[in-house]
Amino acid sequence: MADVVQASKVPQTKYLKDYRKPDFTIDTVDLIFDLRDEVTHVTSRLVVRRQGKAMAPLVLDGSHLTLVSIALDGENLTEDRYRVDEDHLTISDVPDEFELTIQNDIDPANNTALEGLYISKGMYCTQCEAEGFRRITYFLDRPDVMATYRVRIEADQKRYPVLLSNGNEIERGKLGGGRHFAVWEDPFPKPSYLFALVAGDLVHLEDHYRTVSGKDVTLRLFVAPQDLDKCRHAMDSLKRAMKWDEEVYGLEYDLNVFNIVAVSHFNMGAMENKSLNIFNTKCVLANPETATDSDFAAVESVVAHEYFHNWTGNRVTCRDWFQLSLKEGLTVFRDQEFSADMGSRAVKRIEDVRMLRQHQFAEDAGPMAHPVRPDNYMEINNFYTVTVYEKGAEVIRMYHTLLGPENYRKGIDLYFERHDGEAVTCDDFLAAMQDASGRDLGQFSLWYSQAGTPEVTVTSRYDAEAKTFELTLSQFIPDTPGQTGKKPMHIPVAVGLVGPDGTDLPLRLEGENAPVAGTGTRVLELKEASQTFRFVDVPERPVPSVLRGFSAPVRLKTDLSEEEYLFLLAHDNDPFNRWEAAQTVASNQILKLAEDLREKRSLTLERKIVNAFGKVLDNDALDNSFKAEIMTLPSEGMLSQLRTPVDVDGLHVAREFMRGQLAHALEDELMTLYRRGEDHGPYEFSPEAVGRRRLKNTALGYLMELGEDEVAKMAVKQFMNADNMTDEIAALSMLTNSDCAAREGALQHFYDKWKHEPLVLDKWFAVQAACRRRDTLDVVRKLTKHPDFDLKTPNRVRALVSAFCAQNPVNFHDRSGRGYEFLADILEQLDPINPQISAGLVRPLTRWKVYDAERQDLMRQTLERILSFKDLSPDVYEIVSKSLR
Ligand code: B3K
Ligand code: ZN
Repeated sequence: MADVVQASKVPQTKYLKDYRKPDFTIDTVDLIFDLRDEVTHVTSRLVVRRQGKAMAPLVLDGSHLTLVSIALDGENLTEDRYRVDEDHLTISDVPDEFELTIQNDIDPANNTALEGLYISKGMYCTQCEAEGFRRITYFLDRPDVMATYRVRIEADQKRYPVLLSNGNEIERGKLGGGRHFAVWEDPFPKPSYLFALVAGDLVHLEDHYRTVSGKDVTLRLFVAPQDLDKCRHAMDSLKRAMKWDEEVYGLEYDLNVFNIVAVSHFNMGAMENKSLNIFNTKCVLANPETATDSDFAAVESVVAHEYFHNWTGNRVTCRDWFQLSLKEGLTVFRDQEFSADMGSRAVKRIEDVRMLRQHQFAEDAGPMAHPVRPDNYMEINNFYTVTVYEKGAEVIRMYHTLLGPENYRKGIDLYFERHDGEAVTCDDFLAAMQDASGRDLGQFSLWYSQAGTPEVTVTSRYDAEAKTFELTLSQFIPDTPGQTGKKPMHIPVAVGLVGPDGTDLPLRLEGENAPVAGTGTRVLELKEASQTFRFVDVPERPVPSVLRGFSAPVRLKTDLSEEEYLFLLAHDNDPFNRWEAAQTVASNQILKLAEDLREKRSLTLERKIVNAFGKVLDNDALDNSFKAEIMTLPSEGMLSQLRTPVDVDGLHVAREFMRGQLAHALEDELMTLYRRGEDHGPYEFSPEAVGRRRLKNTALGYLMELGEDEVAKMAVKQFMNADNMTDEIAALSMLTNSDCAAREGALQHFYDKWKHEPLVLDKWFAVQAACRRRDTLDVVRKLTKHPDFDLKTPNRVRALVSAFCAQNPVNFHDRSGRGYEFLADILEQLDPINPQISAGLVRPLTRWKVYDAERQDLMRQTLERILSFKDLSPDVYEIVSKSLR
């Protein structure tokens, strides 16, 4: 079927090895935007300078543009002097330095791809990363062309009182006909992807931050008038992020204004445009009534992430898009550490690793697997992946682990000293780390180029007579599309040896004079295919605690017994590995239960496992969030990575069975925990309060498994009385998943209460789409006809379609294939509207090879159907065609 896409239309693959410095660069950009209802007129004046081959023509990028005129050094060019096609404007015969003035028209009102300049709820806004600027005007739209910008915006004053762009506002005034203008100037050279413009009727929250050197920065958060009551948390998060970056990285903000604008139609979370961050409302608006604790945490981390980009991304940017992780991996690591410092470090690490494993490990094992620094792509928007971001962050974390905090910081300082104001590569970053620390990072660089999740196997041997304990670590890197026969990597493996009394033993490797001082954890550096580390003076057989803190993004296989895992669950000093032990025990149980089901054996949950979980609940030394993490069994998505073919239904039933058994056995404890979590004062977003709500709702979720009216009543009561969205939506979700009589009424009540709050209404869609009941697909199909459903609003599409296709495996993968058919039906309508969102949605189909033969057939047929859509976008084409290979 692949030949349906006409050869001429097959998107071209771009290769890292083909990178060339551009023949021209642009030093200054002067833009005028004349915003009119029917059309936007753009005038661009560029100062262009040749830096490469003499005689080379100037080739500018541009798409979806209507060219009006071109003038070179003030002289209008006639049509024979240039060539325009769908994607380029080519001018031959240009001097070495010149001024180019281009006029072109664009149509923001009909831009549903939400890339370039578009309209979101009556307000103009932009999204230029990665290649959206070319939808605004002709340009060298690549990150290694850095220019200073001056931007004039003209618009109707009543409807667009607020006019914003990057940098400082230097002029503002009235024009005839009820119009006005503003001029903005950004002194810092930047690539075009960081350009931004906003025009709308917005209100703002203002605050100030005094930087470490005493500079006053005005902070403004612009929102629609009805959202002004949801800004405080983002503003406070921003100030905390600014302070943290000064303290931890020595980085200070470099302008006197920092603006954030919230828009409701946005393809992703947020965008770090220089001094004018644009945010999806979902990632910036929060108050206790409308946002959950997880939303509060997400706002805090995204606000910080975008702010941190000011240095890691904007001041030092990427040479080309293959280097995306240079800014994204580093900035994710920074935001992870920031959040860890603001809340509970252990819980943050668990959440990050859970997300990495569920999504990145799956990507790394599938047809779209690519290295942290991809070496080819068709559509760059498809490479804003969990591999580039989250695995990229793990790579930065490994530098931190291997070099230690001091050398890591020296490396960062050297990186900025060398590259401030430049567009650079991942190799430049590595070189700074290497030079600052004196460590050889040659082998480490494989983390950038080799795809696939390394598998590390650990075996151990205790010699009671010699009092030695050996750990043998071996590594294996699986093949991935286009990459076979990989080299061993440089893997930091943090280990501790837990003695029989539960405390860490001193660690002394053979050949060392004394144990290394400090904690009972040390980092072993695995560099060979297999290596043995021998510890001496080990008085008794310990239980090894390996890969503490998840010190490397690998799949770990150990020879530990269930008893040893239960021992670690009870005693490990490393909270991550304590949680990990619980996850391992639970995974093994669920796999075993699923097998019992297949073999038609009766199901039982072993007593010792119930007891181990019970002990965790009883342990007053553990904090509530951590207990809730332990009680959260591995998701079906996680479990489905452990065996092929995936036993979709078996895993679902087995996991539910285990939850039910735990609920029965621990009913009293769970009830006590629920009651204890109930009384509280006004909402607070503090680690303690979040932990209390979290454990309370986890307990109620288990109790709901009992199917008792009493418990359903408790959920209804919580739902009706909640003064915060965390408790309200948790209860609604439980009721939605149940068969209790109050279910329909609760859904209706919630809708009536929140129909005017789009972000809350998204939750109403998502809760129904993620429902485990077997009628969910019918409900979801019906919801696509609901007056509040809209394919042009990415948040709404994600709330309904992603929640169903990506978070509801048992229903999406229904053996009838109706789930797959539903997704294809949606994509047929959505792809012409918004290719980026479509490409995101199609991903659950790509891993068809891990399912049973019938599902494989159905999924493959669905992929082929999608490939046959007329005018399929390059975005979806790339993912679908690669997954069919
Ligand atoms: N840099 C943007 C992502 C742009 C995505 C373009 N498809 C947000 C971020 O990572 O901070
Ligand atoms: Zn980012």
